[in-house]
Amino acid sequence: MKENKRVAFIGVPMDLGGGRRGVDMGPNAVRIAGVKLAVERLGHEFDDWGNIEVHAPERRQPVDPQARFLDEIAEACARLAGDVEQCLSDGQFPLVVGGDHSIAIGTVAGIASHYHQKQEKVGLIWFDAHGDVNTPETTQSGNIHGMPLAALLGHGPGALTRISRRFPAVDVENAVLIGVRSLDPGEKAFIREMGLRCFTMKEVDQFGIHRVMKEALEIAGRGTAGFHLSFDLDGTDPEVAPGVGTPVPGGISYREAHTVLELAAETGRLVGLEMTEINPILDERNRTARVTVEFIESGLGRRTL
Ligand SMILES: [Mn+2]
Repeated sequence: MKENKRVAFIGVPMDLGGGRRGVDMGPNAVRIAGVKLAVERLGHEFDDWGNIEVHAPERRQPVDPQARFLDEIAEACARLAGDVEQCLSDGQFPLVVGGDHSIAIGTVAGIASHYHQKQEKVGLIWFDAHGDVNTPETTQSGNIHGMPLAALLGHGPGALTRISRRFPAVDVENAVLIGVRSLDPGEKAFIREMGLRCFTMKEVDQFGIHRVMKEALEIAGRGTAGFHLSFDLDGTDPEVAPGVGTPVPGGISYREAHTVLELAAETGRLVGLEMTEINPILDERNRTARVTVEFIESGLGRRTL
């Protein structure tokens, strides 16, 4: 049985959360790679909401070296949260494309607010090479794209943790990391102390992606209205997606990544999908945006048979 969605494409040209320029072109690269046609071919409606307004780093100065561009990122994320909430109350499915991974603070805040109003909560699957659980206290770079998961679990500056009407936006027992192979010392401590389930590449190799996803879906699904999948393209191997800001070798394969998205889609409980860190400047002829469109298709229910 196939469920037809009204997909709302929200572009977030966010380039303030990372250290290297270029990810602000991600949303348009994905449009150019044919996302509209691909989504429509699956029988869904495609509604392009355009891009969220984000300040360009050239015209701003970071105030706090431990949380660079905090005010600007918080402002854009609040705007994004509002749009995501609006699209959910209109009965649409948010497909958010970035932009650096700090945008997830806005996306998940919007989803959490929407369900909180109905006295429900949501789960979160975080696909990433990194942990993204730094705070201004533990960060080595001051880049906020290394902090969004911590913020959504209630840790970090109030400007980021309080965008959602629910605090924390997501409970740690409903959050899970997949694909991790690079953690800062502070992040290792955070994951241990919080009891956050983290499937590193070692576990993906050991158990296989199918079993990892089965457990991840259980965690994200337990007692929730559904779950959001926040997909950082750097979670896949750089051979699959070379155009990302912070590539780390030894990642999830092309086929494994499709399995993650296919299994998420099969549950019928995916409430939002987000693709981040697509960097056309570092890419090879828009290859990373094209593979992003393929992953989106799997996440929206594409099947071989
Ligand atoms: Mn990330």
